[in-house]
Amino acid sequence: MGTPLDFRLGYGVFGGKDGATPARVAHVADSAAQVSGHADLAASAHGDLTLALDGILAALQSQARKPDHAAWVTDLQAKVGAAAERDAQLLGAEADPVHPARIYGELVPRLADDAVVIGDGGDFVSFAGKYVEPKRPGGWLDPGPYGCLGAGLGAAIAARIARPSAQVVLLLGDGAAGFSLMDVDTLVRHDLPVVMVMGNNSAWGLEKGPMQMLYGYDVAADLAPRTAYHEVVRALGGAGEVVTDPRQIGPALDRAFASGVPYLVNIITDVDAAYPRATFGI
Ligand SMILES: Cc1ncc(C[n+]2csc(CCOP(=O)(O)OP(=O)(O)O)c2C)c(N)n1
Ligand SMILES: [Mg+2]
Repeated sequence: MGTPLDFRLGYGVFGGKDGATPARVAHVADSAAQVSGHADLAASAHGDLTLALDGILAALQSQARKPDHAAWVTDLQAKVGAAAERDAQLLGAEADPVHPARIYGELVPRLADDAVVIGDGGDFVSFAGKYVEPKRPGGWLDPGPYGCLGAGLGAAIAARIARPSAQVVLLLGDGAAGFSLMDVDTLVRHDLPVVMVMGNNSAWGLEKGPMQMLYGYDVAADLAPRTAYHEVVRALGGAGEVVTDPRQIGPALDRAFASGVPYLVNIITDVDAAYPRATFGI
């Protein structure tokens, strides 16, 4: 529902391993153009998603013979609970260098309901996709199915103007920052405070990791270690700091939110803490 059936969802094929029949897929999107054209759909609908969900619920409730999902729901809840326990360990990781998940362990409790969180990066943003649960529509922006790096600063400028009183947080990989960090100049000139949180693993991690997994080696995926991107933001008229100790992430985020200026928290992270992915979208 409301999500394109692209590489992040196996292009709309679910199950079907070892000769099993794949699941039947019904795709519900908020406009006709968003309904998948490539997936083999058992059904589809488009329009207001809240109306669609309300309609599905009403249709279920009006059925004389309701399917009994109780055992399945209990099983799913147990799995969610176990996953949350595993996540809790990573979200509180004391590892040095910092594990990227720890950044979200510190950031998520500091997010207000109306926060707009923007992702621009590779693995660092994949971790965010797992841990950041937007509370309101429009609370999460990323470059979408094509994943074009560099879109984050533009989105942050727009979000800050559209939601003047909301927290606006831009999550930046160090690789992504190479595409458009200069747009901090625009934030400064137009007095648009945005909190930028960088997972700085001195690499194009989402290139390096998959290359290693597929080929056993990587090329042209390393960036210079510990680059002082926060100094770039300072030079442009904003503020920022570098963080290497996991216990300093929270206080640094508090300073960033309190600063009232474009502020980059440049967190040096572990390049070996790659996002655990099973597919690469290729
Ligand atoms: C414009 C553009 N060029 C190249 C890519 C391919 N690409 C996807 S992720 C990535 C590396 C991102 O590195 P970084 O932002 O540091 O995130 P990390 O994976 O290290 O957390 C690259 C080059 C892209 N998505 N967009
Ligand atoms: Mg990186």
